[in-house]
Formats: sequence, structure tokens, C-alpha cells
Amino acid sequence: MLAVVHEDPRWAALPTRHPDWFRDAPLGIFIHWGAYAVPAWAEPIGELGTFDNDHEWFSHNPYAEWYFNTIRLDGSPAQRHQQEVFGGAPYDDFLDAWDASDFDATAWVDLFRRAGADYVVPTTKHHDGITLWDAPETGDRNTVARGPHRDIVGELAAATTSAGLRFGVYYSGGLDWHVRPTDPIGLEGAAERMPRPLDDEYGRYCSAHVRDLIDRYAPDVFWNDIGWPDENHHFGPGGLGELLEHFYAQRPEGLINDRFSDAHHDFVTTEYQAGEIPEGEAWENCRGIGLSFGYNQVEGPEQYLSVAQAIRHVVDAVSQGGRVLLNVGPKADGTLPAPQVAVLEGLGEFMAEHKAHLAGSTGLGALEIPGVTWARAVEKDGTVHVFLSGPAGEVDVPIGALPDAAWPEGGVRVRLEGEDAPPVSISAPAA
Ligand code: FUL
Repeated sequence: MLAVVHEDPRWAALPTRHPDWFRDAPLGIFIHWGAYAVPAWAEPIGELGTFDNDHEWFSHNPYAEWYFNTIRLDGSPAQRHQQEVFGGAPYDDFLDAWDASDFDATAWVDLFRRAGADYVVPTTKHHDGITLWDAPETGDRNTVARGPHRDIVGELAAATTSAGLRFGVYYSGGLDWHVRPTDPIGLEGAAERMPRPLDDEYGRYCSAHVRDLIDRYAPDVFWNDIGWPDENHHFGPGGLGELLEHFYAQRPEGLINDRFSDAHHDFVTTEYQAGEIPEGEAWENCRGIGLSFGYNQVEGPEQYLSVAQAIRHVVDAVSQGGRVLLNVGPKADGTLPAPQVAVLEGLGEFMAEHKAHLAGSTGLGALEIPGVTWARAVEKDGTVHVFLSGPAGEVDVPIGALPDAAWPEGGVRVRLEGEDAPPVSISAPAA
């Protein structure tokens, strides 16, 4: 596929934003909630970025939110599951079966705030095309008209902003398997890895959706996914250029990710182990607490991050100048799975003590220290903070292994608490 050309000078004139609130945010919460939470089924095969056979990945896709695609791949275990458990029923039956009566946006956001998050980004339309608000031109295929009978985006926006957190929207501009169905993704020998609609008409449809999101819910992050229809990359009415101008004008502290087919971006995204951490640019890693974004009832403790791993993941990103958009996958009934809640609670205990050292810090990266399996450092307001984890016991850390700072001469003795425990931290005035 040819890359979209952005010769119009208005592309280059769009602002590039790094607002203070985003710079200072070590953690955001991603929410993948959709009709796919009803079957909540995927094979937990591994992390994105650790597989290179596309057919193998997609036919055993660990992302439960991809269920609509996976069941269309002949011979896939998900297709068998759909046949055996749901008699091969059409996907949209899950929208009607989605009874979200225990959904309490305020309680969710309270947990996210306690976890130390500064922003919340729910899916407003994932690849299945179902919108979580009464989006223009969706008829009754949305959560207000069917299933939950709730404006999920609106409830989350209100709860998030009243808790003092920033609100963002995830929107799948690249894929919509209902409005623009393609062959299932992952067919053996397919010419294109990710067949997606390119036409302007579909682009205008998406653009009208996002404009509606901006005007109704005032998001500060526009997190697009899987590119933006190529023919809609223009500044005419309903074009992506005009949409981005509108977003930046309406949201003076708003910013966008890098999944718009190279049109423009403010920050770079990585996902699990896929993608490159950029030099000198803002970036964010996203991942589920397990191996899926959408709730996957097949997952157990082997797939979920422990509290200690989740903490290390966040500190690791911050030590490299980034942040984490950690995902929760709620159950269809509106409750959050207990193991995910436990991770957020544990993360919150750590953040209560250490968030101030991470937020707005300068990353000093990873350290190699004898007897310590994991060490990361940051500098904040003239103080160097080092986080350490390793087998339980005392370790003498030589000054030479630490970043320059006023450490006690002769080194620092630390008591590590084991790799299943949160990292311990030491700090000293920067040199
Ligand atoms: C990916 C999507 O395909 C996943 O389902 C998920 O939404 C992730 C954040 O982005 O590209």
C-alpha cells in the first residue's frame, strides 16, 4: 500500500503538544469494554511482539476483543467455541445479551484514581463497530439503544472529570467489521496483513463520530487505532485534517497518538513488546493486566501480572521517559475482574508513596547492580531515586553502580524483599 502523502502545509501547521499534565502522568487506565465481554473468550498464547506468524497469531488471538474476527477464521478454536457454546449465533446477539446493570462509573474511576492514574481512556468504538454512545449514523447498533441501554462514554467522561482525572477516547478508525467488513484478518497467505477500509465515505463516518465525541465529552486524548482511512486525509469537510484542527481548537491541552497512518502525532505508542521506544519524543506503552485487553475468562494467575510486576512495568517505562496505559477489561455485567482490581489496589499502595518521585521525573534508565535482578532510576527535583528488586536479603550496592548523586561513601546497604514484593527504593541528592 502506498503511504498517504501529506503535502498540504496545514498538516505541518497542526500543533505538536506535550502538555504538562501528560508529561507528569506516569500512569493512565485503558478500558476495553464491548459486546466481546459476553463470550469473553480467547486463547492466552502470549504477548504481542513475541509472535511473528500472523496467521498463527490471529487464529489463536489472545485478544478477546478480537473475537468477532477470530470466529471467522475457519478451523480456529474460537470458531469451534462459538459453535459449541453459542450454536454459531451471530456476533450481534452479544450486544443484546450485554446486561451491564452493575456498571458504576464512579466506583471504577475511584479505583483508578487510587491506583495512581491521571487519565482514563475507554474504547468508544472497537473493531466490531459497536459504539458505546449513541453515535451519529449508528441506528440502533450502540449501547444506548441496545444491550446495556446506557451512554457508557458519557458516564465515564463525567465520572473521570469529576474525580479530577483527564478523559481520553479510544476510537478504531482503521477497522470497523460491521460498517466496512473485510476478509477476516489473518487468512493464510493473505496479501495484506491488516485489510482495512480506505474510502473517504467511511472516513467521514468516523470523523462525524469523533467530532461528536469531542463536542459532547471533551476528551483530552484522541487515541486512534489501526490507521485512518487513506482517502479521508484531507482538510475538506469531514476530512481528518479538519477533524484534528477541531480537536486541537476545542481541547487546548489535548493530544493525539501515532496511529493515524502517519498524518500527525503528539506521542508514540508501544503495545506489550511491540513497537520501538522513540528517542526524544513522548511515548506510552499499553498492555492488559493479562494477555488480552477485553476480559478473557480463560485467563488465570499465570497470565495476570502480579502487583510487583505491574509496578516494575510502570517504573521501567518512566525510567525510559515514558508512561503506561494499563488496561482493565471489565466483565459484561459491569464489574471489574477481582484479579485486575487486586493489581490496581497494589499498584495504588506503591504509587501513594512513590508517584511524586515518578511524575514529571527524568528517566535515568536501567542499572546493572551485582546481587540485584532489576534496578531502574529517575531524577526528580534534584533527587535521584533508584528502585531495586531481587532475591530477599541484604545487598551492598557499590556507588559506582549508581547514577551520580551524593550517596554515602562506601556504598549503600539495601534490604531487598524478594521479586514478588514491590521494589525498594533509595534516594540521594543529585550530584
Ligand atoms: C490494537 C487493537 O487491535 C487491540 O485490540 C487493542 O485495542 C490495542 C490497544 O490496539 O492495535
